[in-house]
Amino acid sequence: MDIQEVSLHRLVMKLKEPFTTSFGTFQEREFFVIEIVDENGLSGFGESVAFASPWYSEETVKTNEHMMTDILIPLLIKDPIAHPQEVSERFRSIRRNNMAKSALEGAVWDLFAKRSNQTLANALGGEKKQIEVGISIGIQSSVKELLEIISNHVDEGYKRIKIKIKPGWDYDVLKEVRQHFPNLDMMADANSAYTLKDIELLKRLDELDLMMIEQPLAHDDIIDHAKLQAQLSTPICLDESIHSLEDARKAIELGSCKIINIKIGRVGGLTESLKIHNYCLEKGIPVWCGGMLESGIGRAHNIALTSLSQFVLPGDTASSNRYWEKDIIEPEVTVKNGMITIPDSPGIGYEINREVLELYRVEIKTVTK
Ligand code: OSB
Ligand code: MG
Repeated sequence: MDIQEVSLHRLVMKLKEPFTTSFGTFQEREFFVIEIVDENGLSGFGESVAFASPWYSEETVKTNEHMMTDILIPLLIKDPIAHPQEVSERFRSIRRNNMAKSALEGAVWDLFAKRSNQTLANALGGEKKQIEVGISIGIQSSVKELLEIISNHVDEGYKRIKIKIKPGWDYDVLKEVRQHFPNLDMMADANSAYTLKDIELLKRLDELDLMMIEQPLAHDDIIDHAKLQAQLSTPICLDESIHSLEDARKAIELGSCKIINIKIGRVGGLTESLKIHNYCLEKGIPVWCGGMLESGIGRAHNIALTSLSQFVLPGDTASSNRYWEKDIIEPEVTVKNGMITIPDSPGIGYEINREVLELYRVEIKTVTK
């Protein structure tokens, strides 16, 4: 693969509904679609998942742009690439900036799969034909609204419901949800909103039969999470704290979590995601695929990754129409009875809808070899 051209399409897509987490509210999604073109004129697509503000992690749309254009793209196009696994090797000397690395690596994986006429899922070694999905529900202004939203998504067939929590919107809210839905597969995501000072409250969550509690403590912590896990029967799932296979190994060794949320962007790409997946398979740690309010391109990468066997828990990759009036892929991602069928055309398996992409595009930058 000799990459001739890399384009960064900067898009702004308005969310159908604002999405509120413990750290802030998203009204829209600004991100890059990465398009790489090889010597035969074939394109591969990736998506950068950093947000406009550094709330979830330190990366932003602008730091991604700088890292990609000034540092990573020159390394990527310098020499031909035989296999996408070489990309993370090539980026190894650059510290962190995982979402910028992952956006480019994702485009290379798509292109590689297309060139070898296989689905991205196959190229990754995935065997599932269908995947189970759940849905993540933001903080609402009343419990009544939350219950209505949950009820609609349960009717749509989603396999588990994730409820965002923060201090003041936690135990009482979850308890009401549990009373209304006694058999619901439900979990909570705190996005780092608590500390060990809240341990009494966190221990009470054990009453509610949650599948797990996601990232209750600091975004950069694995020590306090281990102390907390020792006192909770509810499994802790780590999201923000895990950036690599090494992070996963240390968290598992310490007992900081019993489940891992793999986000391709957060860990620096599909190659590192595979390594974490394989390690968790060996250790018997369940994994699932998290979401970053992606457009269809990022969603397609998540779907392909979830085809691997240790993704034993439903992920956050909900249908396109849960987020967007119109997605940038054809067909859009649809969920039936809580399942997504893995597409069978080569690469990410969805076509890019150029017309819609251009509608959302606010800027394009192209680097040529
Ligand atoms: O913590 O998983 C998270 C959205 C934005 C930032 C962080 C998170 C989330 C979600 C929604 O939970 C995931 C999605 O629906 O794409
Ligand atoms: Mg999370």
